Formats: sequence, C-alpha cells, structure tokens
Amino acid sequence: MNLELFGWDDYFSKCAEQYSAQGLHHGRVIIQHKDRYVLITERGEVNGNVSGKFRFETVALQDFPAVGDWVVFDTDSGDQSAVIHHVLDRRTKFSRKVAGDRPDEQVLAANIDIVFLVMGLDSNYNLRRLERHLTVASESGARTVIILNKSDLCPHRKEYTQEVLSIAHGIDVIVMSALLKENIAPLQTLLAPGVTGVLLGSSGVGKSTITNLLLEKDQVKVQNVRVNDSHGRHTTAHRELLMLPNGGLIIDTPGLRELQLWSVDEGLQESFDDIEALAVGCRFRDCRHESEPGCAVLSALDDGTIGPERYESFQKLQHETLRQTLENNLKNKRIQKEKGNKTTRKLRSKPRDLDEL
Ligand SMILES: Nc1nc2c(ncn2[C@@H]2O[C@H](COP(=O)(O)OP(=O)(O)OP(=O)(O)O)[C@@H](O)[C@H]2O)c(=O)[nH]1
Ligand SMILES: [Zn+2]
Repeated sequence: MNLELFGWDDYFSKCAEQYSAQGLHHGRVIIQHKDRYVLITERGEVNGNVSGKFRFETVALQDFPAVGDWVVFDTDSGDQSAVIHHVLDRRTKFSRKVAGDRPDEQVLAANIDIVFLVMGLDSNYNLRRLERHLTVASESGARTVIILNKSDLCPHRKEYTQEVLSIAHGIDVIVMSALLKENIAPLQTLLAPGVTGVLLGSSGVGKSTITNLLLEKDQVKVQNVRVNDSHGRHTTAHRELLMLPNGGLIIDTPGLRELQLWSVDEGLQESFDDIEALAVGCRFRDCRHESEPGCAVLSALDDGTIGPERYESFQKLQHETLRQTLENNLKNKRIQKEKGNKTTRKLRSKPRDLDEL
C-alpha cells in the first residue's frame, strides 16, 4: 500500500525519522473504537492498540490517537496486531472540550487539510452563524472552504452568494446542489489524491448527500471493513476515513456528527450579543463596524452606550478570526499544492498501487 495515497508526506516522514531508525512502522488511524484502532499501513489494514507503556504514561485525552492520526507501531509477535507507541505531531486537529474535573480536550479528527463548512441556501442560510462557524473552523488549523448547498431551492442565489463572498475575505465559496448533482466538480478538484477533508454544518444541510455523491453511491458498501471486535469476533465497521474514487479522503466520524461545536461557538457569540444587537441597526448588512457610514455600533461607541474596551475586544476577536483563517488557508493551499504535485508524479510512476486498493 502506498501510504502517500492516504496523505503521508515529507512532514510526517520527518516526524517519524527517529522511529523509523528504530525499526518501527507507521500507519494512519482509519477507525477508532473505544478500545482499539484500525490502521492503514504499508501491508494493508491492521487492528491495533496503544502499548501498555503508552497507556500508562499518557495522561491527557488529546494525546491518544484519533481518526486521521499518523502513528508509529511495531507488530505483536502473537496475533500480528499493531502495538502503537507514538502519535506523530498533528498538522491540524478538530477537537472539543470535555467537561470534567480538569479542562480536557478530545480530538475528533486529526490532520485534516480542508474543512468544508456547509450551509443550506434555504431557511438554514444565516450569515452571522456562518461567520461564527468560520471562527471554529479556523481553530482547527485547516484550510476552510464554504459550500452553499441546495442552490436549487434558492431563487436569490446570486445575491446570497455575493453576501457570503463579502464576508469570506478570499475563502473559496462553492455554490452547488447535491440533489441535482450540480457543481460537485470544484469539490472533487480540491479533494485531490491524499488530501483529507471534513464536511461540517448543521443537521440537514446535505453533508451525507454530498458525501454519497463524492463516493458515487455504490462505493459506500465497499467502504465497510471487517475487523475483530474485542472478543475476537468478526464484525463489519463503518470506515471513518473514506477514500473517494478520485483519491481524496473524507473523515466522517460519529464524534464529528454529534459535535456540539455549534453550541460551543454560540456561547462565544453570546458574549458579544449586545454588539450584535446594535449591529442590526447598521446601514450595511456586511458592516464591519470600523469606519462605515451609518454604523450603529460606532455611534453607540460615540454616545457611550458601549465602552471603548468592549468595542476593542470585539474588534480583536474579529481580526483574530480573520487573520487565523487567512493564514491557515495560505499555509494549507501551499501544502496541498506540494502534495498534489508529488502525488501526481507518484501515481504516474506507480500505477499498480491504485489497482491494489
Ligand atoms: N433541494 C435540495 N435538497 C437537498 C440537497 N442536498 C441535500 N438535500 C436534502 O436535504 C435532506 C438532508 O440531507 P442530508 O444529506 O441527510 O443532510 P446532513 O447534513 O447529512 O444531515 P445530518 O446527517 O443530520 O447531519 C435530505 O432530504 C436531502 O435529500 C440539495 O442540494 N437540494
Ligand atoms: Zn456597523
């Protein structure tokens, strides 16, 4: 198995150098069960678990392997399963805070290259929510791309798209209809061989429909794998890292599905709801409350309704979000480009690997 097809590149190769020298192998987590993992490795799919030492020494939840992680392992001489010793440095991660005695973080997916934020061009459409989701997406460190789905339901798609572009600040926006199979091509292009994406968005915006479209439907069955459960029985499990027919990768885990992400960042929003309430009165819908004429926030600042400190922290959050998003996008665009070039070369020189998949 050529692991570059699963996103292995120079970055991880460097991270793994010291371990390779010790004779350890590497693989990527494609399924995470409660007590074990399924890895894709050079010799195909392998069941595995962390070593006793790893379990003993690892305190923080976020240091355990997650779907999308690259890990180093050696092979158990008995049942040939993988014994995981280390998790390689994550390039990006999507995590959620876990309530408990101490603040802890659970990684839901690791090493994502692109976060696709899906919004429906129906009653789901909400510019302010999209802005908040951009914040959360940018925290992952991945490149963000906006998908406006259900364009077939929207007579004002041009105006809506224009509005989204005005707050997107250079982030790519794809307008599509998964139902009519319209404009899926840009998505397929972005998800080049070895590039890992996740689809995030409210329930019902069409994430499953888009995924099935990318998988060309009948592929879904093929994506199930046979694994041993904890009693050694064979079961089928849903693969959480899916390979698309054109070589792109999609992470789709129950954890991401259930993600309370959207309420976490609503929380962040609440802390500025006084300013949001004022902003309704701004002359322009995409007002950034900096120097725009007719800005209700600036006039509230003038007449003392909101203090200068409050205004400043609001602006800081806005700028931080934007800066982070743009930085991530630049960085990840570059990585993908390098990866794309290399994988294409590899694919040309080693066509057999594709047949082996
Ligand atoms: N009109 C229209 N309907 C769509 C489109 N894409 C998806 N739908 C419909 O929207 C509904 C929800 O789609 P899903 O793909 O299940 O949405 P989801 O985001 O995966 O939802 P969750 O699994 O709850 O997170 C289904 O009835 C789809 O057929 C589209 O482009 N246009
Ligand atoms: Zn304003």
